[in-house]
Amino acid sequence: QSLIRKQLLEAFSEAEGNFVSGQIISDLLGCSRTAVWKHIEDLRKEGYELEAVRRKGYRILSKPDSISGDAVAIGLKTRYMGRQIVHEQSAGSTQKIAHSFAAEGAPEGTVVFAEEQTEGRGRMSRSWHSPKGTGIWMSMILRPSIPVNKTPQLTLLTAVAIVQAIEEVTGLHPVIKWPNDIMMNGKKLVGILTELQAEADGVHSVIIGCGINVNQQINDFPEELRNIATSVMIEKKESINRALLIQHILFRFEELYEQYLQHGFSPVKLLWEAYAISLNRQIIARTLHGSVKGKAVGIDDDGVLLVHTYDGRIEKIYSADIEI
Ligand code: BT5
Repeated sequence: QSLIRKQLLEAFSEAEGNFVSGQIISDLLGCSRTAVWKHIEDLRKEGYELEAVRRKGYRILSKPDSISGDAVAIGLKTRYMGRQIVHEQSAGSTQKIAHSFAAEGAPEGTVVFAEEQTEGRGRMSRSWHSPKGTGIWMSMILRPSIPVNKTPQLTLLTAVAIVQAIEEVTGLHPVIKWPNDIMMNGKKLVGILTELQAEADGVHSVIIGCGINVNQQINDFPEELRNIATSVMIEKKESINRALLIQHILFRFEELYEQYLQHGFSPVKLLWEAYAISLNRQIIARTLHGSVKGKAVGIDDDGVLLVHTYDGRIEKIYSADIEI
């Protein structure tokens, strides 16, 4: 039954929005025209919007806004990113789940999603608000052979991939604020959290958590976030299919990650700089050891932020919150 469903969805995906005739479907699935109709009705019940036209057949007008494994898998153009999907209705944190899967040997590219997180986390044990069914709360498992000090580069790489995907799907132009924020009109749209499992022999796995505000309305945010957070829906004024956005993110990520593994950080660095807002501006970097004021002049080859201070030195900032 589920195989038939999968074949049917794949046929629609290959048709790319065009009609697939009832005859082709019944040949493909080896079932009667009446059975085809029944499968179509089942898809409708799951939230697919389908059009049926005599002598032309059926076509998909829209997919349900669900990030169930199928909705992400059908039409996904990657080789390994998202080929293994773990989908939870409710999770404490997808980071935690991804860590345990990684420790058990999950392959590179495994992605964990949750419709809701009850203990979503940011950096330095801050929390990440992750209400049900509205955002993309996902963690990706990677296994790059790179030294521990290069892993912050992957945060920057992820930010570029997400910006590119949002641009493709929505036409919006978000910007990156070093190191891990994607912003729109001065408000935070996306947060990224990179965590490691490493031993003396090097990196075992990198878990990249992405929190993407997609279909929240302003009232879905708690009071304290309303002035500092935004969503794709608020900016674009229409809702976005999350599964489609995920597919674009995974595709762009895989493309950049392959470039990165083959050619190093410089191609990513160029793109990152093109999307960054914090460069060539006066900033205050608040680190655990105090604040650094000055002009952000760039990032170095490790992805470290370089700040030209008022007394003429260049300070390297490894981790901080940036105020512009
Ligand atoms: C981050 O931390 O921006 C990283 C967020 C990573 C979240 C993802 S969701 C999937 C995966 N599973 C997890 O448990 N986490 C990852 P940081 O730079 O520390 O920013 C945290 C701060 O952002 C908070 O202190 C709030 O001020 C603000 N914030 C919290 N929720 C937000 C939201 N939904 N949208 C915008 N800002 C938010």
